[in-house]
Amino acid sequence: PDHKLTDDVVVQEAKPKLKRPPLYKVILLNDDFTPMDFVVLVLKTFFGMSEEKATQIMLHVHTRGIGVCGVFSKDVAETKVQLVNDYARQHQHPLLCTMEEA
Ligand code: NFA
Repeated sequence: PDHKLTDDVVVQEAKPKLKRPPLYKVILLNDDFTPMDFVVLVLKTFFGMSEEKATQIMLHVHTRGIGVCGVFSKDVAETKVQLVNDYARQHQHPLLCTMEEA
């Protein structure tokens, strides 16, 4: 018996690749020397936190060793890291700010 092969045509449609850009966590590290008041000032100044929120985050970093200040686009995160580290150095404090992909 004759086998008829059917003409299965597969159309591979191009996927609209709309990956949203990655976000970055801006992170503060604990140290033994930076005054608590200075860390609170940094969180209020550069992250727009209230005194209460800033104190809460500072104490989290102080007790846990690390904490998230916020999540931002790459550009904004890089700028905040630079501004915080520059500000800490200007005041002779070893406070360290860094970032990682969220
Ligand atoms: N550990 C610092 C102190 O006891 C306070 C601190 C908190 C430093 C959060 C850095 C980050 N003075």
